Amino acid sequence: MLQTAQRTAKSKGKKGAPASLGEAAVGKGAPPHDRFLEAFRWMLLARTLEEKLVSLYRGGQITGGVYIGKGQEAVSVACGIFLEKGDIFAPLIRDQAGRSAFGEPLIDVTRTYLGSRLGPMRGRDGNIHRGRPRDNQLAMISHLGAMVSVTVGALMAKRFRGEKGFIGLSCIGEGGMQTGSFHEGMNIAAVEQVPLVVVATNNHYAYSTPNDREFACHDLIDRAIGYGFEGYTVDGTDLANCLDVIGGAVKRARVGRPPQLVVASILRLSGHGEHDDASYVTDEIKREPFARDCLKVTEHTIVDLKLVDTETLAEWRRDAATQVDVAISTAQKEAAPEGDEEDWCAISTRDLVDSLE
Ligand SMILES: Cc1ncc(C[n+]2csc(CCOP(=O)(O)OP(=O)(O)O)c2C)c(N)n1
Ligand SMILES: [Mg+2]
Repeated sequence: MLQTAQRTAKSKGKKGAPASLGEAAVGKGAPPHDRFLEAFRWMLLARTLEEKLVSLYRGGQITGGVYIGKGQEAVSVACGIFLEKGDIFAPLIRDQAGRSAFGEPLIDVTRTYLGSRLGPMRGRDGNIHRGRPRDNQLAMISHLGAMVSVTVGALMAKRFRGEKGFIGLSCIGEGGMQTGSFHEGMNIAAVEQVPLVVVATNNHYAYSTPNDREFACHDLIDRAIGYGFEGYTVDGTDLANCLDVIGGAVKRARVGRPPQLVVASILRLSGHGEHDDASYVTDEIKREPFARDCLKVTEHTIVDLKLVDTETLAEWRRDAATQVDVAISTAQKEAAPEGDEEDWCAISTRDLVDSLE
């Protein structure tokens, strides 16, 4: 029997440092989750990259929109970090941290934003709709809600091929949750009992529309039981909580439990896109606990618990900045697409899509 929607307990405080960071990087304290520091570095990389993209956009060097995930990095990184090769990831516009943690090279991002013909979308696509379907990173469809059904379809295809042990994770905003497509996707996921995790981030606005004009239910997680999902809530400003709850949902989906819905609460700390000054965001909401900046909260935790020393933190910042600079300067030197010479394959380069032969 399917469970009712559940609310989570606070982060359990797992011990141990990520092996990949090495002894030298680790200070005296124990991280509140064993992937905490690794996750922080993906968050830092995403924030550094997006701040740079914003300044390029303001300098007129990026064509099209720039949409960033400021404030959403803790939720997003937890979406990407637990996925394994063979899993399906359907990120949305605020998921740079998750994309990077799942394996998207920075150069894919900068080539797409800067219109290089060597990018995965050959410089022809609007920045955030990039993907590598062959590597299971789905290219997002703009129509909100549609990616849930696309992910369900990808999971069913794997099932038909006899693959085992895979899961899919699809991201959505609270605005996207109100579309017909979302409901259809959730319904068929539960009917087919596919190994799916849906992570919904309630950042309290859909463009300029606040929560009270988006939905009338008491709590979005209460919908989980109606869909036939197991449901969990998470504080999206608390990285350890995000890792515990989303990591737990990934594990449950992998062992065959019903589809999982996680609803995270945060505040969008940017405009909808960089063309939007977000002047409609009230001062009152900016004082809410969910309005905290997850990156700053995580940095404070690192310092308070003495997880690494300040020199290491500074080195991580420099490393992120260097990686971003290299990816940008590389893409800036590359040629733009030539319309007459293009192979107008709809998705991207032909060697990135599944071959039907
Ligand atoms: C079906 C559909 N309607 C409208 C839009 C235009 N649109 C793009 S993003 C957006 C707001 C999305 O809000 P939310 O789902 O809360 O995500 P957030 O931007 O807050 O991360 C809208 C209305 C769209 N892409 N698809
Ligand atoms: Mg929203």
